[in-house]
Amino acid sequence: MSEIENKVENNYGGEQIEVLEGLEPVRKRPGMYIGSTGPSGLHHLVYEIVDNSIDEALAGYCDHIEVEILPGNIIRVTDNGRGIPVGIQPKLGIPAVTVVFTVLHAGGKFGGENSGYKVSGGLHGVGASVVNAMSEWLKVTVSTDSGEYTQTYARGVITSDLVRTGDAKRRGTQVEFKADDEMFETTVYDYKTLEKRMREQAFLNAGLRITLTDSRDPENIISESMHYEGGIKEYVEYENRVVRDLTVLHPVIYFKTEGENSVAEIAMQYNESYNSNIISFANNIRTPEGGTHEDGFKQSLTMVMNSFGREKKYLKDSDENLTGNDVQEGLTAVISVKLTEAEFEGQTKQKLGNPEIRRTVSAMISEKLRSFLEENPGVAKAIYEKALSAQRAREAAKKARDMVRRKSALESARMPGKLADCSTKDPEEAEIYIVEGDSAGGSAKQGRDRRYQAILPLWGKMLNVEKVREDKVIGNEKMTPVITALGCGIGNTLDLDKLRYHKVVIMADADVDGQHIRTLLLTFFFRYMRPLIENGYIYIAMPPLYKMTKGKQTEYVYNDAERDKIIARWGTGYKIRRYKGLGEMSKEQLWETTLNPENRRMMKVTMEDANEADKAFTVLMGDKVGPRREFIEKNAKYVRNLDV
Ligand code: TSJ
Repeated sequence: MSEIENKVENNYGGEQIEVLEGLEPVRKRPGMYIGSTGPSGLHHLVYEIVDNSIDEALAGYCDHIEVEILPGNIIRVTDNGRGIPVGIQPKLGIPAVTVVFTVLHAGGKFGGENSGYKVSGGLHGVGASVVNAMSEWLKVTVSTDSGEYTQTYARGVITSDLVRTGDAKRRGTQVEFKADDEMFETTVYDYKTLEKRMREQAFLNAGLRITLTDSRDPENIISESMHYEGGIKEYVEYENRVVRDLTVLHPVIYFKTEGENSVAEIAMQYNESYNSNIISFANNIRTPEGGTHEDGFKQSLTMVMNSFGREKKYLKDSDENLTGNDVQEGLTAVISVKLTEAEFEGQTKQKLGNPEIRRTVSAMISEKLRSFLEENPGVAKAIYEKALSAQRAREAAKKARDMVRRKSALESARMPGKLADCSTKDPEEAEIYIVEGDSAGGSAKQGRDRRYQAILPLWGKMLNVEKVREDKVIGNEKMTPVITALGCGIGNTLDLDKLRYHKVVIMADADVDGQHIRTLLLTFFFRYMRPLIENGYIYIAMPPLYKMTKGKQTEYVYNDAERDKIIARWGTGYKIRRYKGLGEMSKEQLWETTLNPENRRMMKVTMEDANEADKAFTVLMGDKVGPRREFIEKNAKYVRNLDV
């Protein structure tokens, strides 16, 4: 960092090119700074800018943020805060706002030091220079009592000095930018993706209003204002009732505690479903892999439920203790902690590591949940009924599992009849494709490289995992072959050392039916074989939509935008073929497009994807048809929206 700053310091004064050099690393290695150059990286640009306005709101100076997607996929973010300071920064001798946009701050969110986010009074402007570097152009307007000021940039280079353009009509900061299509695979924003993030931030910052507007189509302008005085309490309510349309068992329970260097908040509510939905955040950043805050919560929840339950005789002397799973069944909870030095761990930095916060959250739950249950016996009764029924189901499931195990021991783990296994026995090089449909399964069996690729076609009626518990799932004809073929068992007794393939590839068409099957399988893995996802063994095959040929050139194309790019490049005289489904491809085509490691595209499934699928599934399989149809339409794209 100091090297870059020195460069700016030593060379500024007409030689803007040196400032550009300061941002060059971003354009050279964008992945380091925004994660990827796919759709997820593109949307990150917006988050980086909006985060700065949220910091201003956290500092107490701003209560409204407007985010607009303008025609041409231009983004405009406006807040009513104090305005980025325009005074000359003594160290560099240039306006502070110029520093914000042209000096690369150390690290960046993806890797390196300082990747955490500091609560209030922290690192303002982090990320703004990265967005600037990745934008074809960017314009900032600052409005303060001293007037309105504007500066423009192109790909990180200053194109006009900061000038006073007049008196200010309002107070605040506005940033407009156009993502550079030389840098991104696509520069088209997805409204739903931005909506999800903005809503989440509105929930996490109670009282803040975020308005999101999409005016790309002048005939159809969409605008939503998100403002929740109830904060994460309303978040839990929204997850249960709006997203998943579930019946809840009691009003939302909410606790908050403020420590010396931290704040912890939790909102929780049980519903009638069998799933647990715990969403956690540290400094407003999602922690999909949990961490100390989540562990502290789970640990104390189980302890309180057992000790209070024994005391009040909800649990009889002869009853076993409730497990974590028992007390988390049907639970929706949002945990939000804020701490001065958040440490993110794990491969993808999605897990909170700070040890002290475990005790903070755990102590809060031990004290406050106990007295809540004491004071609300009606709610306590409903929660214990739920947990006790989960306990009974778990005991039944264990019996069923033991039975399956005994049976498979007798049959010496016979593989399913439909499995076309590979010859290698080394899990590290072995792959299994789980294929929906017999015709695609047939071509895949013929087209594969049988040395290391196994094919398992699925057949039979899809089961509804939402309405049945583990005891029923295990015996299901559709899932049994998957469990048997993978060889590692399921649930608590899963043994990764026994997993027979280190690439488990879900292969289904790009249409709504395929989407349905992907959702089902992901949900199944999420609920019963979670370590497979956590260890990165689950993949989704991405079959192409089109094959394009011109003369001797052939291109497999995965979406309409790519197709249009190639048409623009090739002009006329090309041939295009649309694949309706995997079943339509010959064995050679299937090998070339979807099986051959040289050409194929696969998406590695993350915990976040699987969690999404799990939620989609709840709605997909629920009783109510209305929201289900809407949800399918809303989410039909989510797998395709992810980066490959
Ligand atoms: F960083 C950025 F450029 F991306 C950006 C910053 C984008 C947007 C849309 C807003 C902001 C921003 C920054 N909004 N509000 C602020 N506030 C400050 O930078 C600020 C203002 C005053 C003082 C002060 O101490 O007086 C301190 C700061 C950090």
